[in-house]
Amino acid sequence: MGIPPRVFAAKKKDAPLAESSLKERIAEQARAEGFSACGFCAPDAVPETAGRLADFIAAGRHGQMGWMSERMGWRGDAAALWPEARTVIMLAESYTPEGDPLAVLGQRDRGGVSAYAQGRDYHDLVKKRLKRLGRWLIAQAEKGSDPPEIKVFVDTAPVMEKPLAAAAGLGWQGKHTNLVSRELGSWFFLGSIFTTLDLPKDAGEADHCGSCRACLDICPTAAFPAPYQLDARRCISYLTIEHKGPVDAALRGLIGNRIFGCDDCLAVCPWNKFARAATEISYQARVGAPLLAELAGLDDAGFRARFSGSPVKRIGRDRFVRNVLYAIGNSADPGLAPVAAALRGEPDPTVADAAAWAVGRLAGKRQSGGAFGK
Ligand code: B12
Ligand code: SF4
Ligand code: SF4
Repeated sequence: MGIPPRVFAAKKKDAPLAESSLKERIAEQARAEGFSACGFCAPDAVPETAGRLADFIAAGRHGQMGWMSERMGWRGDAAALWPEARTVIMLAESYTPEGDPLAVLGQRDRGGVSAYAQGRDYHDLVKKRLKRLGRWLIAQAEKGSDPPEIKVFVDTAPVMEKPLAAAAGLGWQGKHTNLVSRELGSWFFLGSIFTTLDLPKDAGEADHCGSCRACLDICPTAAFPAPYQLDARRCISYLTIEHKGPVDAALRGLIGNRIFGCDDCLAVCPWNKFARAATEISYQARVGAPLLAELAGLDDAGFRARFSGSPVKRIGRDRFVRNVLYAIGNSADPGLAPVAAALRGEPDPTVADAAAWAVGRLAGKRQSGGAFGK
């Protein structure tokens, strides 16, 4: 099945002809590059973001992600980031998993790696596509005229991609705060091309969450203080990927066997029934659901080799093994106690602490009787 036409439809009818047709050609080229949706907005389309970001930071909800509080003037205001930019082209890249990403949660001897990290690192893939599309756009400039300037961003720049994507009509920020699309569901990455070209803008997408609160209710750590707001300090994605050092003991038990990221709030969204499995082969599951015992035995070289080209590699062996040990502690499987015990003497104090915690938790389960296998 092809991409639904609405995803790529140019929505504004009253735009000047030349600009309109360039816009349509950009959307067509984006599709040819493999993007699933494309929309256009002004850099200053969402004036509320600066205040909302400031509230998030003031409440400390970014935890150890100190880079979020740096360059806030740019992050909260895309127009300040590059004042010459006239249009932001927002792009969505689908990574819809084939199976049920939550099935692994019932396999306690295995580790859950979230769907977005099952294949190759999206940062590299999306950026390459954005750059190719950007080069194509520059080449479209009429002979003799100044070529447009562009800058491409995916994830790591001080840009708030979700509100911009909502303003560009790609979807709306659901109550779990991620972008949801009527055509793509929740499983897609975002990237942007800022350009000095003044292209016609799209209408923003309306909120279609209605009275649903499935994502809020499923969250294992109660990380949503309110709909549309996340406290990253409680989010398993943050705890397993971004947080350095020991995780608060009260939260470790709630992480279950999730060892890299978390998909729960995305997976329950009813809009996913419209999402088609990703066609990009690079996002297909390579990591799967590996055995915890095997992962706990990885040394630095083994970890690097196993997760080469994957987003998992970014957190390094020690943080990864910390996560594996929390999952072992939560496994209620006495057979894994010696695996954890063997890591109690690790040089990294966080890994050693996680190993001791896992051993203690498994022993506690044994003493309190009969929790194994549940
Ligand atoms: C920091 C970050 C994280 C942090 C914090 C997440 C967060 N929600 O802030 C952590 C590590 C927890 C995280 C986790 C995940 N992330 Co992340 N993350 C980012 C990053 C780098 C910045 C996000 C940001 O600016 N947060 C700051 C807060 C203040 O902004 P916000 O989330 O938009 O919050 C808004 C609401 O609070 C809102 N608000 C407040 N009140 C109200 C009221 C109403 C009515 C409304 C509408 C809004 C609203 O205002 C804020 C501003 O818009 C972006 C990439 C980027 N550069 O944008 C990726 C990004 C958001 N992450 C992404 C992904 C895939 C994930 C995970 C699914 C990965 C995983 N499976 O583990 C999880 C999802 C967890 C979740 N429920 O959010 C994708 C999301 C794609 C999409 N479809 O939306 C992005 C866009 C990366 C990318 N380039 O594709 N992430
Ligand atoms: S990713 Fe997991 S822990 Fe984070 S908000 Fe969603 S359900 Fe909660
Ligand atoms: S699960 Fe429900 S509330 Fe959450 S984003 Fe999807 S539609 Fe909105």
